[in-house]
Amino acid sequence: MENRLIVALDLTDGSKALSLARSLANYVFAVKVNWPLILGSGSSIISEMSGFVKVICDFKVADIPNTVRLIVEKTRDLGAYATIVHAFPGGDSLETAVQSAGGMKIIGVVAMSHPGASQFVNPRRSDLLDIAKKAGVYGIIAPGNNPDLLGELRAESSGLKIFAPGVGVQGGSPVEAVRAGADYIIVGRSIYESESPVDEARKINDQVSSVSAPQ
Ligand code: NUP
Repeated sequence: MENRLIVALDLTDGSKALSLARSLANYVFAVKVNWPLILGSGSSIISEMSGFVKVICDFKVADIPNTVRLIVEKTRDLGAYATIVHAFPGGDSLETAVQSAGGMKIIGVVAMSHPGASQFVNPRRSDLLDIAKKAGVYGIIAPGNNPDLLGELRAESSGLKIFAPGVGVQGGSPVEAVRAGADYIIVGRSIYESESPVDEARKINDQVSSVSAPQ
C-alpha cells in the first residue's frame, strides 16, 4: 500500500522547512506547502523541494478563470505535484484549473475542517462536489475530523482521491479518517511541532498501514 501521509509544512522559515522535508521525505506520500511558507521564503522552494519529494501547493485558488490559469501554470512550471483550488467560484474557474494543469493534479475544496466551515462551505458540499466532478479534478479536500461527512463525500465522489486535513491538532484521528474513506491524511502541527517529526510520521504510518478504506 502506498504511503497515505501528507505533511503540511506551515513554517515561514524556508531552510527549516527544507530540512524537515528532507528528513521526512521517505516517510510521506508528499509534503504540502501553504502561503505562510511561500510568503516567508519565496516560490523557488516549490522547485527545490520538488527535486526530492512530491509537493502539493495549498493555495486554495479562488478567482476568475484567467487568474486561476495564471496561478496554476506557475505552480505547474515550478514542478508541483498538485495544486489545491476552491470549487466555490464555479465550474468555469475549476475547469480552467484542470485544463491549465498539464501533468499536475488539481484537488478541489468541497468541504473544510474548521468550525466555521459549518456556516457556508460544508452545507453546500453536494453542489461543490458536483462542480468538482464535472470539472474533472483528480481529488477533493474533505475534513478528516468529520468522519461522517468524509464518508458521505467518499460514497458520492465516484472514485476521486480524498485528501483529508484536520487530523491531529484539529481533532481528527488518522485511523478514523482512513476508515471513513480518506486516501491521504494531511497532518501539520502534530508532526512539525513534535520533538521528533520523523518518529511522529512513522507512528502515524504504522497506525494507518493496516486500515482498509471502504470499497
Ligand atoms: O479544510 C481544510 N483544513 C485544513 O486544515 C483545508 C486545508 N487545506 N487545511 C490545511 O491543512 C491547513 O491550511 C493546514 O495547512 C493543514 C492542517 O494543519 P494542522 O491543523 O494539521 O496543523
